[in-house]
Amino acid sequence: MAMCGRRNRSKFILSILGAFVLGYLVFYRNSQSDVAQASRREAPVDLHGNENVELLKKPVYEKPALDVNALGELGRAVKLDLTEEERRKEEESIKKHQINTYVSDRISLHRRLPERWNPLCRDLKYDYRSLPTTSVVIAFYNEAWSTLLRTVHSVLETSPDLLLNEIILVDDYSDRDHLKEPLENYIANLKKVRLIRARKREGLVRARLLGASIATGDVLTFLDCHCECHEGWLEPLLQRIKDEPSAVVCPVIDVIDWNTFQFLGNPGEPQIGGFDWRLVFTWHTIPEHEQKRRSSATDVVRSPTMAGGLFAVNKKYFLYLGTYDTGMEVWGGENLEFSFRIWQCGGSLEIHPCSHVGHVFPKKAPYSRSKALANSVRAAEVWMDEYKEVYYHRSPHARLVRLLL
Ligand code: UD2
Ligand code: MN
Repeated sequence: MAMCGRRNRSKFILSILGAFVLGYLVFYRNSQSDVAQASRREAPVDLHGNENVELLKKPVYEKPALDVNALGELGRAVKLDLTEEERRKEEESIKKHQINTYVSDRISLHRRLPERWNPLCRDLKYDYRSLPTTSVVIAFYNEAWSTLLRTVHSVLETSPDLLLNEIILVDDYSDRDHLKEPLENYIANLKKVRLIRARKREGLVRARLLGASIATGDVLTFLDCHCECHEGWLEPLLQRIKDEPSAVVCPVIDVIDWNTFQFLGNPGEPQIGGFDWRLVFTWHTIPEHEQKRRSSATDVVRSPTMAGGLFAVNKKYFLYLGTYDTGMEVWGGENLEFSFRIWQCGGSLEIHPCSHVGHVFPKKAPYSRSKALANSVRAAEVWMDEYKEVYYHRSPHARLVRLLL
């Protein structure tokens, strides 16, 4: 059993307590040495020897010069005037990916997003030299070329070089040609991008863990493969984890329209995650008690659950938690399982209002998600004690699936 991993009620209660103590000792000792290591990084200084924040913030790559008239630039919706033949191709692209990749392919891989964070976020100051480093892990399965590579460029162009160790792309046994040699050749020209491939379809949980296993950063930052990062998205996540190593921190997930690629982010208060008794993830407004706890609009918001795709976690804390349930297949359930795990293992799950990342929600599921129910059953069995009965009551099918596990 890995630290705060799968529980088995009272039988293991003592060993869990022991694991907690040991885990915390190892974890806290290591997190201290992380900070010390990070602070040894040299600070870029200007000609007068003063710390130069602009240099510290410098991304891995600068975005090319802005062309305001380019399609979809600054997150604008794309509406094309198409011939019948072109319209047919567009429809085909939607059928294939459940995302309008005909439109996506026409938008720059380097486009900028409009400024959509709370203006107070701009005033937050970071001590770049002491922030932990991160590895961004992106698992993908049969993703379209432009959505995947816009994600990669977006990370490279919005993350400080000083803080980003690498992007790890994990191919979860895709079978599309563009993800073979063409992808390898393309990323060979990019700094800090690594690609590994699963030898069989692992599903998003084990694919992410493959990536995590080779990550060199202090913090693991997971993203889906069709994202675009807003300016300044990374620093708040890393700062919060530096301040509270057992916090798992999510950015605000802004919607990118699957059809027009309009970026629909807004600077208002984020929503938090919940779930219904069928163990379906739900969004909620921030409750009053949580609003009262916060002293500023730039403070993190605690959230019972996460949507699942986008979050940062201290690598050592992730290991202490026992990572994910590796028995989960393909898609679904792992987000609630991991959320329950965090809270029940003494951590906290939070959303940082100053970290915004856009995500393309597809028109409908682009691949079979038939394992989602079995994954939810695993989450209920491990973490919900007697409340699992409420779940089985609301989801009678799940009881049958339970028998097959
Ligand atoms: C949401 C999450 C997603 C995951 C899922 C529940 C967000 C924005 N997205 O669904 O991350 O937590 O809920 O499971 O919160 N993938 C693989 N192998 C697979 C299946 C998927 O590598 O067998 C990749 C996929 O290419 C993508 C990521 O895993 O990069 C998440 O999959 P998705 O985008 O289809 O899930 P989504 O956003 O509908
Ligand atoms: Mn997704």
